[in-house]
Amino acid sequence: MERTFAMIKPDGVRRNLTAEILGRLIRKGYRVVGLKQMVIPRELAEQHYAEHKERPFFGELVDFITSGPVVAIALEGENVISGLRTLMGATNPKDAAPGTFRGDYATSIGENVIHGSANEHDAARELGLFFSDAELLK
Ligand code: DAT
Repeated sequence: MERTFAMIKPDGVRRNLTAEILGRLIRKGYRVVGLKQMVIPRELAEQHYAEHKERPFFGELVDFITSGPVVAIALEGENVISGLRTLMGATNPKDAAPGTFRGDYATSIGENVIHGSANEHDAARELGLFFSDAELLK
């Protein structure tokens, strides 16, 4: 059993995709073990995306992710880390398969509806950034 960090980005919340995305994740069989809607403080956004600090789009990325409420989700299930990435689709919506969240809903490479941890190391790091132990189901 694995845990991962998913986040409905501000464009997803703004476009009323929260119920659709949560519904699909739950129907897939994943268990929501932590859930909160929040506006991400700038410092947390910079920590979350620290690996992109030197990239030219970093400022834009932090501006976007702090531009409105997000839904932070701790998700549990068998192979959920790669399973969530499959459901998300490719980063660039031009490459994202139909039926994936990004293939169906993303409007640009920056505004791509959903985040999901890339691997086990990032999942643990990101769950720790967004949730305290007390906020997660056992
Ligand atoms: P993913 O979100 O698929 O894990 P990533 O970790 O490479 O992709 O990048 C994180 C986010 O940064 C991505 O969801 C959108 C933004 N991003 C990535 N590449 C970009 C680019 N070339 N221009 C603008 N934003 C970009």
